[in-house]
Amino acid sequence: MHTIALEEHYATQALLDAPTVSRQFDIGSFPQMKANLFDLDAGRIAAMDAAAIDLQVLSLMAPGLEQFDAADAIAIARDANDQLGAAVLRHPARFAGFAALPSPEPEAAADELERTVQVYGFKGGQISGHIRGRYLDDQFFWPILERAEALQVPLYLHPSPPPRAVIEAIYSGFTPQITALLASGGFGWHVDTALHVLRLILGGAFDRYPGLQVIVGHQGETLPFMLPRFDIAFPSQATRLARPVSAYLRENVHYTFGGFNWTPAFLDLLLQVGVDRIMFSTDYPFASMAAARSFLDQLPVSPVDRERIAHGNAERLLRL
Ligand code: GRE
Ligand code: ZN
Repeated sequence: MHTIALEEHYATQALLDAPTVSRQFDIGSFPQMKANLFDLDAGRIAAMDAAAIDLQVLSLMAPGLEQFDAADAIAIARDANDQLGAAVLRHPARFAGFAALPSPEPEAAADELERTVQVYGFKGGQISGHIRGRYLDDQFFWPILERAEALQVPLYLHPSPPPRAVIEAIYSGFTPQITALLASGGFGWHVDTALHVLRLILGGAFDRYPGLQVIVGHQGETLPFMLPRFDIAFPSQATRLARPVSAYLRENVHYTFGGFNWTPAFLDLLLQVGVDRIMFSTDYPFASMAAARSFLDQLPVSPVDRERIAHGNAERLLRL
């Protein structure tokens, strides 16, 4: 079975060297993970072969460029995209790309998205969380949404730690390690990504750009569980939106595993949004490719639906 994985990460030295507000952890203490993030050649391909993964659509690890000043973000994005683009050209059957976007400068981010789609055949762009405390519903960023819609490529909304003030207000009071985990992979960055999607919907971004598609990982970042609630909680006379909130979640959002290899979460996602919006991903190297592949193989779905999840939906969305 052909497999296309959509939340697969790499890193560049310039990204790690740049001063940023908060790194999730010091990657230097995890030499093997660091080596895996930097490998865009034989080692990564061998790991993919071992787990029976055919194609990785690669994106920068988080936090990305969202906390940098515009000049740094533009330079680091270009360098990262050129490195990834060169890897895609070396291994076109094994790698594809989501562009790193210098979102602090939205026109430059839109131009970088277009450049990488045209030069390297990138399949979309990635934004990792808030941009110095603002989310994509802020119309300041809408040039990025407009260009993604025009290019017919999706934006992957990846988590990153919530704004510093939010961490201090509601995630602190524990050891630094527990606070950091609570604010990130233990809880915070998932609900923060769910919030990002809700803000886009409630801010009218999909009414303005109805062709825009976003992708979220982690079996929907809690959104499927909450989905019926949204139509009760946000009546259309209050939202003034063209559609109920659930409709945007079923028509403008796609979903991947992202290491959440859990059947109950998958079934909820399947029942709420349908099989056509669910796509395979592993979150390598932060999670195991082999575990994701065996989860895919044992999903309680028909062979046809398994093929949709493994590659068919991605081929349609990314026009592969
Ligand atoms: C992830 O994508 O899951 C991730 C990062 C950076 C640090 C930890 C982590 O992108 O789990
Ligand atoms: Zn990830």
